[in-house]
Amino acid sequence: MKVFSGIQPTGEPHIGNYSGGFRQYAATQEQGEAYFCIVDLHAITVGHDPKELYDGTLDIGAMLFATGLDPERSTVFVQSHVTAHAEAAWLLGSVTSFGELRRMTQFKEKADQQEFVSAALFGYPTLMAGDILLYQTDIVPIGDDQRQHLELTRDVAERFNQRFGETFRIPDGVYPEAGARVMDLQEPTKKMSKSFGTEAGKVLLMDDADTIRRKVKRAVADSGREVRHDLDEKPGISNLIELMTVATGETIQEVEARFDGHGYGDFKEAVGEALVALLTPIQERYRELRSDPAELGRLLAIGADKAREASAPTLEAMYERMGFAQPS
Ligand code: AQP
Repeated sequence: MKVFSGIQPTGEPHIGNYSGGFRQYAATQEQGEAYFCIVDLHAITVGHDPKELYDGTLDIGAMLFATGLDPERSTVFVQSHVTAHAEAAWLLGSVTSFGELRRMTQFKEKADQQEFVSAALFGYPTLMAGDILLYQTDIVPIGDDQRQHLELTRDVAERFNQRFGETFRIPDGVYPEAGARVMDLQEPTKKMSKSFGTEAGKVLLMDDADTIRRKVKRAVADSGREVRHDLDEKPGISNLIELMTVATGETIQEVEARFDGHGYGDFKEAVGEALVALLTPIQERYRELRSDPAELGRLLAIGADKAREASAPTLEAMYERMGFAQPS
């Protein structure tokens, strides 16, 4: 079983990224040959600051190991260190239609936020398709916001296979049962996001304990008193219930049963404490890893070597089947 997922080294990671990303990576690495990529080429699809990109790459590297990736077991690497990704994106661009890319919700949402809409933002999904397909991936652990991009990846892979012969395995997305779409604490009908919403709406993985408690306490609740999961009637409380499942590993039903008869105040306090308990040891490991950039660089260089070797045969097959003359 081959596993692949990517995470952008931009902005400060939040509990949504943990739920749909980091925690799933640590769990799926047990299932087979796993590749986790810091997708720095994706980070330049919207205006970026070079120093922030540089620092963010090391920050995310440290966070991947701090949240449980084992460098012996998983291949953790930086996308731009493996040039096959940029090459595969260009080749796959020829089997991806303008109409498909134009329909991508994330493109429309992000384009609305930019004064300068780059061609790179438009082509983002072909880069992501290449990331995944280069490794003959079986499963892709992601959050719900990436569902549409994964569907496009499957369509592009099928089209390439039909046109040029069987080349890619068709990957499946893996989404968490609860917490696949963590919502903004202040606007619980919108996804928690690095680029949208206010600071108060997201729990950052590096927030200190008091900040976490305060943000959860001030999270928008719903009318009524019952701690019950109901996305239509109670989006705010449902979101907090899902955050509790992320922090403790309980099911939604177990959380509901535990807080049966309790008010929102008690419940919010408990969610805050559970998140503090989850994040405090992660933050300690993160600080330790981040204070040693040379060691981090060494681990990422080992990952890049392994990723280059693993992706090379697929890239070679793509060139060959598409008719590019190869040096003999
Ligand atoms: N709110 C979320 N709930 C669950 N999973 C989420 N992910 C992102 N937001 C949520 C998942 O996190 C992983 C890494 O995503 P990414 O590299 O696409 O992260 P990003 O785009 O930098 O972070 P955001 O917050 O999603 O930023 P915006 O909204 O600015 O693009 C992925 O598995 C993703 O599904």
